[in-house]
Amino acid sequence: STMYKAWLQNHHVEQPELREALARWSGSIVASVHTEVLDTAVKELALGIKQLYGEKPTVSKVPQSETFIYVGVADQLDKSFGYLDKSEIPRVGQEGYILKHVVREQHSILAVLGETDRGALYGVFHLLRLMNMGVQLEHLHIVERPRNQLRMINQWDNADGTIERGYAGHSIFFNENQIVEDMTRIKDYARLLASVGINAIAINNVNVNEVETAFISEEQLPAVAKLADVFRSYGIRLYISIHFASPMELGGLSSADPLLPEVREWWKMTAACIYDHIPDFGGFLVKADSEHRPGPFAYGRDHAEGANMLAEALEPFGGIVIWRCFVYNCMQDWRDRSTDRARAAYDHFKPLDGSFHDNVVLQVKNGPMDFQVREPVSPLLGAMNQTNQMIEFQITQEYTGQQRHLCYLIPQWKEVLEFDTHAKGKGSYVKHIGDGTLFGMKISGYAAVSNIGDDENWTGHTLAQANLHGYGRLVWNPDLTAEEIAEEWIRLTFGNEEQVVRTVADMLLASWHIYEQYTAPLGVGWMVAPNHHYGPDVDGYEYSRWGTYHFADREGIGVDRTDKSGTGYAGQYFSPNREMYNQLSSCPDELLLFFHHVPYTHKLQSGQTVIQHIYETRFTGAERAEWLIQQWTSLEGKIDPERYEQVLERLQEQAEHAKEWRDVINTYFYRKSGIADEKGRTIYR
Ligand code: BDP
Repeated sequence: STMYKAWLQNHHVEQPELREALARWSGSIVASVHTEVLDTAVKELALGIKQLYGEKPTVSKVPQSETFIYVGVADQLDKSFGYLDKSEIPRVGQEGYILKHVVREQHSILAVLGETDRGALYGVFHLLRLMNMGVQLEHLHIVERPRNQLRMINQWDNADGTIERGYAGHSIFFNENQIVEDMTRIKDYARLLASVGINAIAINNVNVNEVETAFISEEQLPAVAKLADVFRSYGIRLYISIHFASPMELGGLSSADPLLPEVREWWKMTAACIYDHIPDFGGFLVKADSEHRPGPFAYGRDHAEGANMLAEALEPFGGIVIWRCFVYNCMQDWRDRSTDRARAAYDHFKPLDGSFHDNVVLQVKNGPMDFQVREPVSPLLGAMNQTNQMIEFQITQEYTGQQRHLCYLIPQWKEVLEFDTHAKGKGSYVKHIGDGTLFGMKISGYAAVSNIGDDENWTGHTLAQANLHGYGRLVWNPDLTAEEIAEEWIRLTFGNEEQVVRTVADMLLASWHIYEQYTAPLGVGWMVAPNHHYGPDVDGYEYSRWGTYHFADREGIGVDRTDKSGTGYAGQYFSPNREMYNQLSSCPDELLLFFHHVPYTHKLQSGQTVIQHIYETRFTGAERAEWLIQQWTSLEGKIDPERYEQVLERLQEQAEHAKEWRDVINTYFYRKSGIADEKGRTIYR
């Protein structure tokens, strides 16, 4: 179905001019070398061309016509035909490629060349995008390479088939505590991921239960290896989330102390066994000493000691340890400055800078709390100049509408990447931590929690497919704009009709802001129903131990995180960010309540009071949710009924729910503050 194909639609090309321009090349593909990944590339290209133009191209080892598409590794084209000499081939690295129209003697060749087969695969997907978007291929000359090393997806799938924070059905990987046998859907997922450059995947939830713990056992590894095979053919390496206490749970040892020789030995044996089954295994993803997960603390050891033990076991095989920094005390209560949850990651990890092995990389969530609609950038990013770091985003919309609301997240992530940490002076952007260049890191990159399940459209809300696509494209090249990425997704997904492209782009690009407008205001976050996190509940977490507060009383609201009178969290930033956040006058409005406790009558930089801002944005947000419906319905007849109806239904639900948010939030603050809306609108619930 159209829903299922997501952005790999390859809509049939109707326009005669476009057909003609491509007809020249589309009849024949030449591929002189075979590797598993190159074969995938050729298959994808042949399939794409068939869908676009209606005819399957021939595939051969040597040219059979004067025009053809050549897919391969650069060296080979040179050797086989002498068409390109080496000097013409820029070095594109392990994953880059060249797309080039070459005219030699009687031949006119469209060359897709990688230095490696993976590069060629990415090149093929790029070429197909150009064909889909009707780009002229004559004189084509594109040289591309990904900016970031690890471009990873984290599945939060459980072996029983449920998905932690999943909003699109069941797992496509697991069912009833087994790895699925039919890999068709997993292969289709691998295609989607590879088409936007994803090269790594952790297949199971970071909260590892008993069954998943055994994925690294001799008995389970053959089945896991089958998953690895599918992903390998698309250039994606497989990782596993592990249980820190596996030596006890699986190995029958009486301890998991990372300094005990028998524990270290157990991990070494286990690693060797994994690599017997999966020779290119990526490594371990670890959530330890966080939210009741076991970790090194139980033995009085620190995170570095825990991570390094695993790193040593994987090191001989080229594997890595991805150690998550989402560590805080979830059993605390607000007692003193030090219990501010926002401080936790930095407080735990910063002192360990320099003590991790070089095949360990710390995975840091983009913000200090937990994927809220608006958070400052985590101050840990850039704070460790001798430790590998990567950045974690959440594609699944846990706190951003759970794929029932439209919330295009690329603009949010763009802001994170463009944030200047000042870690090494002006110009120390987060994107240069991601690509490892700021401190010359050996391992770096991005991970994001997937938003897919076994729903026909993968993502619950069909428009949420754009977040998965956009994540891949953004971490391939962080300099792409949100507008460019959105437009590409729309063209690939819905075709090139300009009205559709413009309208859907407007909707996507406005949606994050709209969602922010009717939910928790000014960076304070939370205000959601506990546990499932859907829908408004202003005090839901206010009196719980999870460490998320807004401190609203009759006078004012916000968390004082300043150095002078608050938790000192602001002091974790480098200057001048520290001062910017510390001072009320320079703290950006959208983060005001994250850093300051202010009276409702406090005037924002916008000139509005806090209380009026709360009312105003709630009213506007709910109206803008209606506007989304109007935009979408203006496209009736231009989008296939199946997807049209599905999206419409979600947008209607969103608009209703936005009113609920508006009313719950407005009423709460009206009753707390006793201050009426300046414009006299009715506030009720
Ligand atoms: C939070 C989720 C929780 C995850 C946790 C994590 O609510 O389900 O286990 O993050 O990242 O966002 O480990």
